[in-house]
Amino acid sequence: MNFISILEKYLPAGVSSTDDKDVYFALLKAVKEAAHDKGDNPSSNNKKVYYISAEFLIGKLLSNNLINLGVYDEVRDYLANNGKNINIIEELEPEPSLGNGGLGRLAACFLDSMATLGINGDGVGLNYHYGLFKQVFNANMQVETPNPWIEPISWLTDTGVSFDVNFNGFTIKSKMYDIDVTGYNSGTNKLHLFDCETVNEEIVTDGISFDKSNVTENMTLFLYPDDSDRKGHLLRIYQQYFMVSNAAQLILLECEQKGYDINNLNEHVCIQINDTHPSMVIPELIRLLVARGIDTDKAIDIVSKTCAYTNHTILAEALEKWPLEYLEEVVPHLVPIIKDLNDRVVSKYDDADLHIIDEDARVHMARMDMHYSFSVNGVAALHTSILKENELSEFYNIYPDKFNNKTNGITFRRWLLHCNKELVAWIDKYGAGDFRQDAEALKKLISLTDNEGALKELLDIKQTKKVQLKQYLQQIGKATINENSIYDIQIKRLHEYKRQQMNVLYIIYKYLEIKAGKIPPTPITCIFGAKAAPAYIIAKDIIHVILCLEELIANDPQVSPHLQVVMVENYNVTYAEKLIPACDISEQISLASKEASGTGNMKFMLNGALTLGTDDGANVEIHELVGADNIYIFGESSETVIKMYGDWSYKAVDYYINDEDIRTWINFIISPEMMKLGNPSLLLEIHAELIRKDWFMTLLDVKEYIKTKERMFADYEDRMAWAKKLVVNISQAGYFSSDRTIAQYDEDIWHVNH
Ligand code: 26V
Repeated sequence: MNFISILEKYLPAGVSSTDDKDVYFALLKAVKEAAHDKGDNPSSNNKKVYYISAEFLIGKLLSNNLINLGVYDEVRDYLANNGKNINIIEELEPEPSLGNGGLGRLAACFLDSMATLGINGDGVGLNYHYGLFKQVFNANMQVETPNPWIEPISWLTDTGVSFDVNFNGFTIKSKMYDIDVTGYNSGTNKLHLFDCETVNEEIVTDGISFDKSNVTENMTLFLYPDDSDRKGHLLRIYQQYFMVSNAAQLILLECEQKGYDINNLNEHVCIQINDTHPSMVIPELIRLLVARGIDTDKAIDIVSKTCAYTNHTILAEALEKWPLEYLEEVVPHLVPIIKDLNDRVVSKYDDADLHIIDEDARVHMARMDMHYSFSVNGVAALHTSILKENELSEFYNIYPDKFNNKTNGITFRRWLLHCNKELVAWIDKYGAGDFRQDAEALKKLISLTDNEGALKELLDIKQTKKVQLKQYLQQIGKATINENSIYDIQIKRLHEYKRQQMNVLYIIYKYLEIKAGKIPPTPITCIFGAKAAPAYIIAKDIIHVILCLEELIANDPQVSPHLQVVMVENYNVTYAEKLIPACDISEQISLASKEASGTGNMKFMLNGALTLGTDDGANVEIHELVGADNIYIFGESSETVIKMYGDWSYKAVDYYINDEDIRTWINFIISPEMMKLGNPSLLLEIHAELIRKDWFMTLLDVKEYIKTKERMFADYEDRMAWAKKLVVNISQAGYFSSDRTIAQYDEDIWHVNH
C-alpha cells in the first residue's frame, strides 16, 4: 500500500496550497481507506469477542492510526517537505470525551491491542454527541459545558445498520456508526457506536441542562448525565438498555449472516461486560433467544456460557443497584426475566447477599453478572484478591473457578511511540527497539544503570519534555511554569478515595514552610488535572480549594518562585499525552484497597517518572517489579484499612484534635486569605468534611505522605541516582503492555485466537 498516493487523491489542489484543516480531513479520509484496505482481522476459530462498554475514551485518532498503519514517519516527512507541520495538524482534531477516566481509557487501549494481536473483536458503545462534558473554570470553580466533537467529516462511518429498540410503549430506531480500529502491523477491527435518529442537540440549554425525561431526543447527548435524581437514573437505564439491546441484536445478526447455529452461540461469541453498565445484555439476550424459539433453560445456559464480567471497583456506591420499579418503568419486558433469574438463585441459596433482588426490591447488577457469566475478573492482583476474600467472597465461595485476575495494561503505541518520540529514539539507540513486538524487551535497558552517558541523555530527554510542556501551557495562556522545577503531577478523575485533598494538605504544609523561610533546594510545580462528576459536591469543593491555592500562591512573590500550583482545564487524553512524558513525580495516593488498578501509574512509569504511592491497585505490582529502592511507597496497608472500616475505628476528628500540624493545615483552608479568594461556604464545607467524616481517611496517611514526599525531593537532588531509578522503572514497564493483558484475556476467557 502506498499511503501517500491514497492521500494525494484527497488533496486535489496539492498539500502546500490546502489549508491545515483540509489537510487533516484528507488525512482522515486516507486513513479510513487504508484501514479498509488492510482488511478485518479474520476469525480463525469462527469466534469473535464483543467488548461492550458505556465508555471508550479513545483520544485523538489521527497520529495513533498513522503509527498503527506504519506510515507516521513517511507522512510527517511528506508534510514537512511541503511546508506543513504534522504537530499543528494533529492539534486541529477535536477530542471525543466518551469516557470518565480509567475504565474508558482501558477499553480504548484494549481495542488497540485486540486489533494488534489479530483478535477478531469489536467494541460496542454509544455515540454521545457531547461526550462527558467540557470543563471550564470560572471564579475558581468547575463549570460544565457541552463537548461537541462530531464534525461533518469525522472518524465515524454511517453503516446504514439500524435496529428497533423497544421501551415501555414506544420504539427508538438506532443508527450504527463505526470507527475503524487499526492494529499495529495487523488488520482492522471496529468500534460500533450506536446513536438514534431522533436525538436533538437543540434541547441542551444553559451549560449541560436538558429535559431528562425527553428520551427520544436526549438518549445519546451525554455520557452519564447528572444522576442525582430519579429522572437522571431513569435516563441511565434508558441509555444502558439502548446500548445492550443494539449490541445483542447486532451479535445475533452477525451470527445469522455467518450461518452459525445460535444454539452454540458460546462457540462463536464471547461478550465481555465492562463493569455493570452493560449488564442488562444478559436478560436481553435471553429474551431474544427465547423469541427465536429456544426454551428458557437452554437460553439461560447459552447466555451464561457466552458472557464474561469485569469488575472495576469495590466502591459500594459505584456498584449499580437499580430499583425494580425503575426497570418496570423503562424495560418492563426484562423484568420477568430478571425475576426468573433471581428465583433460580433464591431456590438454591438462602444467603440474601447472593440474591439478585434484595429486600428493598433493588436489582444488584453485579450479582446478576456473577451468577450468569462464566468468568468474573478483577483488574489487578490486589483488587482480585480483595474481591475474592472480602467484597465478593460469598460469590467466590460458590464459584471459585469463575474468578480470575487480569492486571490492566496500556497500549505502548499511544503511551510511548506517539507521546514520547525522544524516549523511543533513546530506547532504540540502546538496543531495546524490539519492544514494539515484545514489550518485555525493555528489560534490556537495565544494563544502562551503569552507563553514565545514557543516564545523562535520559535526564536530557526529561528536560526536553518539561520544556515542551512549559511551552504548551504558555501558548494556550494557562500558566508559565519553571522548567527547572520538579514536576509533581496528579491527573485522574476527582474522587475522595484518590485523595487529591491529601496533596492539597501537602501544598499547604509546603506553603507555610516557605513562608517560614525554609526554601526547597529545587522549586516544585504541583500539577493537577481532574474532572468532577457534576453532582459530586465534595469533589467540586476540592477543585475549588486547588484553584484558590493556585491563585493565592501565584500572587505571593515570597512563595511563587519556589512553589507553584497549576490545575489544567478540561484534562483529557490529549493533555495526558503532554503531561505524562514531562513528569518527575507520579502521584498515586489512593486509600489502600480502594483503587482497583490505576493505569496512569503505568503510563508514568513507562515515561520515566517515579511513583509516590500507596500499596494499592497496580502500584503493588509496580512495587514488586522495580523493588523498594525505585518507588516511594507510604501509608497504611489495605488489610489495616479494611479492618478499620470493619470496626469503625477511624475518627478524623481525633487527628484534628490531637495533632497540631494537621489542625493548622486543615484550618488554613478557611484562613482569611483563602476565604477572600474563594467561596466561603464551599471552603467551610470541605473543611467540615475533613474533620467530621473524611470517609477515605486522608488524615490517617497525611503525615507519612508528607515525609515520603520530602524524602523524594531530597533524592531528586542526586541526579545520577535518580536517573538510575528511572531506568529501572522503564525497563520493568513491559509487563504493563495491554498486549500482555489482552493475550491473557484471550487465553483464559475469550479463546478467539487461542
Ligand atoms: C464510578 C462512579 C460513578 C458514580 C459516582 C461514584 C463512582 C465512583 C467510582 C466509579 C468508578 C467506575 C469504575 C471505574 O472507572 N473504575 C476504574 O477502572 C480502571 C480500569 O480498570 C481502574 O484502573 C481504576 O482503578 C478504577 O477506578
